[in-house]
Amino acid sequence: MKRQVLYIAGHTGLVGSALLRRTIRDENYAVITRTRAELDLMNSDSVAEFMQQESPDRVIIAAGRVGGILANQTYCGEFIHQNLTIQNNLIHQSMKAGVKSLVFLGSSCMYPKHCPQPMSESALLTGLLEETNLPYAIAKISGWGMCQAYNQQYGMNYMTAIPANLYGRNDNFHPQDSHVIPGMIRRFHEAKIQQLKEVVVWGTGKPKREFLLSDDLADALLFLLEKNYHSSQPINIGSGQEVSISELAETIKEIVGFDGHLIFDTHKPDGMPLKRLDNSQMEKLAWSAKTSLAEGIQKVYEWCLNSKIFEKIPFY
Ligand code: GFB
Repeated sequence: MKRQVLYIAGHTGLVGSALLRRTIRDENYAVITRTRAELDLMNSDSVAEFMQQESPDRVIIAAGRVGGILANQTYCGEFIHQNLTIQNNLIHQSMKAGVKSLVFLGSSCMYPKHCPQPMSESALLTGLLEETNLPYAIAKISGWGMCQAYNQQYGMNYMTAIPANLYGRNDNFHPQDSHVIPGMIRRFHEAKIQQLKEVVVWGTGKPKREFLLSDDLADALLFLLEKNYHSSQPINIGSGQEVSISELAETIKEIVGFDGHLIFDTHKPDGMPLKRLDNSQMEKLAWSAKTSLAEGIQKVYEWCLNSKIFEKIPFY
């Protein structure tokens, strides 16, 4: 394979940093990154100038505003505005600079709230969305629509990948704004240190989710790029493992070593009752995720301790 100039937008985040770890020493790629201070992705002129100057062969959009169920509700306006603006700038300016290959990251919240499970790509746009993350989901659906339209009108290869719920290193460990895995790792860890008797888990504990380690997602995305995968229809990328939130809490409790009780706060939202991706397209291509949930959480917890991440973000 010819050495590809790859721009990873959002290289310090959960997905971008996993992509960077995979590509930085790979001789097939010459990786370009820019920090937020160097390139403001909300500014279309800056993005245009950057794309014209660098003209990468490939772009992966791992930049955007993300957060867990409460952050999606609290900052719903910021979520839709920032995601729409960043993806519009990157997709449109990539097209103007002649970038033929781009990966846009969707989200499992693009699927209808009461979608038949597992959720197949053909179920997109067939029903109403879950209210807790509707603005974010609409931004993601728009990004896919834009990729599809640019493929059709301008002959691009802009694909949309829909990952299962992600977790990993460089995640957001904020107690309120994070997704469930970093939120719980943090809460169980603090409870262990403070020798608390109980830990609060949001919601009923009954919803089920499929979780994917960010390193496995990075592996899947590069696998698709190397295969020159080409489709305007999104492709699901999951782990195939589904757990209830209460089972997840038990797993994290054990890995962190907290020996108190779990309390379920049913005043907090549950969100979608079940989200499990139909991974048959990736299976047909002979790709599967390598990391089990327990193994992945163990790795992330070790990373948290080694990087002293909890000391950097004050709790409550
Ligand atoms: O990870 P999470 O916020 O993602 O929540 P969603 C998953 C489930 O875990 C929900 C429960 O039922 C929460 O009520 N939960 C229990 C917790 N304890 C906690 C906790 O400490 N923190 C969090 N955050 N949840 C997001 C969407 O929804 O999924 C985003 O809001 C995005 O837009 C993302 O699509 C993938 O799966 O509910």
